[in-house]
Amino acid sequence: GLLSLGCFCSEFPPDFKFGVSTASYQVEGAWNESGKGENIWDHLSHFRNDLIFDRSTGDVACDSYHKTKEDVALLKSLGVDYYRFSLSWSRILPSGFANNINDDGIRYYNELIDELLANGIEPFVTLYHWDLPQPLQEIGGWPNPLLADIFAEYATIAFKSFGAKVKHWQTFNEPLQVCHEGYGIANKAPAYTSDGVAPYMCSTTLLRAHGKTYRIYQDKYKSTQNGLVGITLDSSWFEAQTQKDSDSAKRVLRMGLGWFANPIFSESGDYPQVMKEVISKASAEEGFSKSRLPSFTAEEIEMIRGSADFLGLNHYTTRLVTDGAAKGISRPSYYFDIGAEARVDEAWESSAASWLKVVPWGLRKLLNFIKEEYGNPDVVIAENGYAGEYEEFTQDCRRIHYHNKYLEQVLLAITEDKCNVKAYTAWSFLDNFEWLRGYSERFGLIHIDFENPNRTRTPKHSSKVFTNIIKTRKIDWDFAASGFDKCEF
Ligand code: GBH
Repeated sequence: GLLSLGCFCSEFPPDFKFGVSTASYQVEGAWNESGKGENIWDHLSHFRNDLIFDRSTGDVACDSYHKTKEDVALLKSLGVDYYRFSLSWSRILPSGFANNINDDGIRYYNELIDELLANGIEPFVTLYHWDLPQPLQEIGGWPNPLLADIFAEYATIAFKSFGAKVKHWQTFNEPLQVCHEGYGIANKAPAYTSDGVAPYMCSTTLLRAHGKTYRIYQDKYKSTQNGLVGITLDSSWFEAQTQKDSDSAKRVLRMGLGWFANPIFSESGDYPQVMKEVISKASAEEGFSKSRLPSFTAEEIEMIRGSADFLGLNHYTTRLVTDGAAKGISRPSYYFDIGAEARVDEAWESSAASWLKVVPWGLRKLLNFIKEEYGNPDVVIAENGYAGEYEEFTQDCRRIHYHNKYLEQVLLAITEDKCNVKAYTAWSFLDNFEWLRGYSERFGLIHIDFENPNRTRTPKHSSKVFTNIIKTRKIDWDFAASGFDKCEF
């Protein structure tokens, strides 16, 4: 009808931004060069190499530390508005503490930032993407409450050193994985198995660290540097298997995304009510004298509440939820606490990563959940992407299909549902070190030859499609016709 004439529903709004992402340990290499200290991923890959699927390390990775100009030239040809990358804490502060600043770390990131800006690309900087300095692990890592202040000092050095040029900061990438996978189920460094215990101590420190850092920026740097500070949380969409599972699906979201989002983005602050209740009940049953979930003071709740200018969201996939923890599940554990099971639908399209099923509609539902639950905050999709096999080269039609389908849902969430989604970031810019999967799974828009000492970069077909989407501001449904013979749909 006439009324719909004004709707540009198939186009991304004029102020919507596109970018690509990496993380320091996954791409930089140069693990012990020019004064860099050891971090927990250096340590795990050297001393617990058996945990890594292909026995690889990030010692060289994409060698991005030595390829600043080459990488920025590629970013420029992609046409992205911004580049999301993370700082290696140990490259800047080799001991983790602010007692000793490594000048080369400051130099390296200044050169990268300057090169980006000279090419019209905005730096979008994550302070912590999983590479904790090893000396800080040796005093206990994130479960140690002292790390909140130690992190805030590191963040302050980053604001001082780069804040004149960086206008978008994220404190943490995926705290849920830092705490649960790192300290609970040994699926990330430091690979501890204190399920249901250490992860809640970790989250408490990390939220304090985040809140302090946000307040330091507001008090000391905002007036002169005028940037935005957020945090990046990860969540799958959790769909109820049947009507009677819908409370459980909500609970999984509230105890996953909400574990970190509720303290920061909800009206009332603090850990979600349901989380406090179920963990306190389970802890008592297990004979603990108090809840395994530590509590915040009233001042801490206030400090953390509202401590973000935007919500970074990493989203890849969806799960079906059924009520009740799996029979025989060990206790204490995060999944016992949640009291639900999450599984995949065998009909969903798979990828090279066993966990990553292609379920585009889940993203729109998740964006709507965020809108309802947290008052429609500004959302930056900070990661979304598709895993290909090690053998994959440049004909990556499944990845193209994935980005098109997920972007279609983003567009619907913006135009139909009025979700405040401001930007979309593809994971990843480059094929890179995929944590415990080593180099066996490729997420890049740019292919890397890991057998070649030059780490030769070759743009995949998906990179051309992404460039086209950025240019036209429309999803590129015609990609299959553009000289592409290996795609079958
Ligand atoms: C992100 O994490 C990271 O930020 C990034 O560094 C990484 O390279 C990228 O994604 C690709 O993996 O088996 O169902 O329990 C991904 C977050 C969360 C992935 C939990 C796998 C296990 C899902 N992840 N997850 S399941």
